[in-house]
Amino acid sequence: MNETGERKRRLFFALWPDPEVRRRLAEAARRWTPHPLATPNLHMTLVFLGARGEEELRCIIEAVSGIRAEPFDIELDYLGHWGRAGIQWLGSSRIPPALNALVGQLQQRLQPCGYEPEKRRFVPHVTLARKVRKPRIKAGLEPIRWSVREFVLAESVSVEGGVSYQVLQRWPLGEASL
Ligand code: 2AM
Repeated sequence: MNETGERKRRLFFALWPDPEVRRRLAEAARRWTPHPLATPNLHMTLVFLGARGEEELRCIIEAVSGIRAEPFDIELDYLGHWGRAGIQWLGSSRIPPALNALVGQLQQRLQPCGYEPEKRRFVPHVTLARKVRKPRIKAGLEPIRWSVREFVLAESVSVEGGVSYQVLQRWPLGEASL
């Protein structure tokens, strides 16, 4: 809630794995990390929006509904780790240009809704686990092939013992997403 009593939702745009890709991500998470994230929570964040009210949510949905972006395939074949937060992640040694183009469009179109693009470069990744203190970095893993045909707006909801992510809306790639 904010000072006017409005409920704010913690929002982000993401790629949402289909069941087979999710199964393989969960397998990788179990293989490479001691305490993997819950399987239903595995995803790739495109843009993190943070806490937003209903008015902003309307703006966000309208802003991205005009996006025209190409479908693409991505191969996840790289295990990375980021320091302080101990994030163990899965990424790709070859980032599809269409993925960068999608993120660029999102960042641009969301600015009138109060979104400020992050200064740091976008590194596409699926977080497998957090607070991992023994980093593992490996290139050339057997790739997990992911055919990306849509992007989603998701909400992070606090639940007992952690968070749960709920998909609010989906937009197809490669056709008019109105
Ligand atoms: P992650 O993909 O690196 O784990 C929902 O919380 C999603 O938004 C998570 O996937 C998380 O990143 C991302 N996220 C959470 N807080 C963030 C922040 N302050 N900046 C950027 N991304 C964030």
